[in-house]
Amino acid sequence: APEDMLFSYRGILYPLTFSSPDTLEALKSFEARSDDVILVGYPKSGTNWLEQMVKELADAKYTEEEMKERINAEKKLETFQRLEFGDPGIYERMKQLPSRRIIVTHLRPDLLPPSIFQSKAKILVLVRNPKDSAVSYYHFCNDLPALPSSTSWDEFFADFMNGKLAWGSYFDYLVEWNKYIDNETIMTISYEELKEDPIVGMKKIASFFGFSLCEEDFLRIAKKTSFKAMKEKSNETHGKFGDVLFRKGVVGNWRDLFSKAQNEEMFRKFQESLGGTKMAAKIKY
Ligand code: PPS
Repeated sequence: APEDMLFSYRGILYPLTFSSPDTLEALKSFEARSDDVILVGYPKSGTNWLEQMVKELADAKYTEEEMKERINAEKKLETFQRLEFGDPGIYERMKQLPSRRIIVTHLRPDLLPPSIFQSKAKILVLVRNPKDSAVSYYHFCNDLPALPSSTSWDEFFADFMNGKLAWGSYFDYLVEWNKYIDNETIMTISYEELKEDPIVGMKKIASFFGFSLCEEDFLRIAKKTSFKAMKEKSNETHGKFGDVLFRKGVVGNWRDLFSKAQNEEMFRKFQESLGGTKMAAKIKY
């Protein structure tokens, strides 16, 4: 049952397989560093893709010696794929990671530890058209045992609209991040613009974080992080599970599942929540 798989923390649901109320409580003690690279994205907005891109962009800056040191430190720590994952001790262990740490989260800003904002660490917020995010999330919930599946798309759509799913409402998430959109340490980038021109997108990201790379680096990284390349790599390591993480990788897949009424309902909700905001302008709706 869904209630066995999710827990509620400050009114928002999270998966028990990955996190716990104690972990989210311990997160308050997380000490951000000014050179941390923080990547934020609601589930299914392309977080893994962005993470891979940024890791490659950052790696191009490291010497081989530094790279080895980084990889070893991460191994010792065990996985911390998302800031909100793991046991409550994870934040103490994360202190052992050498700079720059690349930290990924699906959390809203009001759930993040204050030190992230106080430290002046740069935060890259990834957004995606909520319609495509919803369709992607629907398939993910049905394919991933750790998340409750829906009996139908219509049921999932209702939960997505009401925020009755892991990590809560995408609309509230966007409203919360919109409050920070003028912050000089924050940049927003969309899934759609990364799809349209990954090189231009990566150049924006590199200049935001202060990574200097040459033209060849960008071309090489664009190839390495293409949907096809990432899916193939993932299938090598995860077998069929690769297909769950790398499903379609396109813009506009919402058309497969949305009814006309659902399309109108979500548009209304989007307008009510975000109409006229800078965040709305960032989203290719
Ligand atoms: S997760 O599990 O919440 O962290 O998912 P997340 O990584 O945020 O989002 C998954 C969607 O991103 C697509 N994806 C990509 N698109 C384009 N290029 C690349 N390289 C890429 N990698 C992942 C992935 O296929 C999911 O979207 P859908 O629409 O389901 O295909």
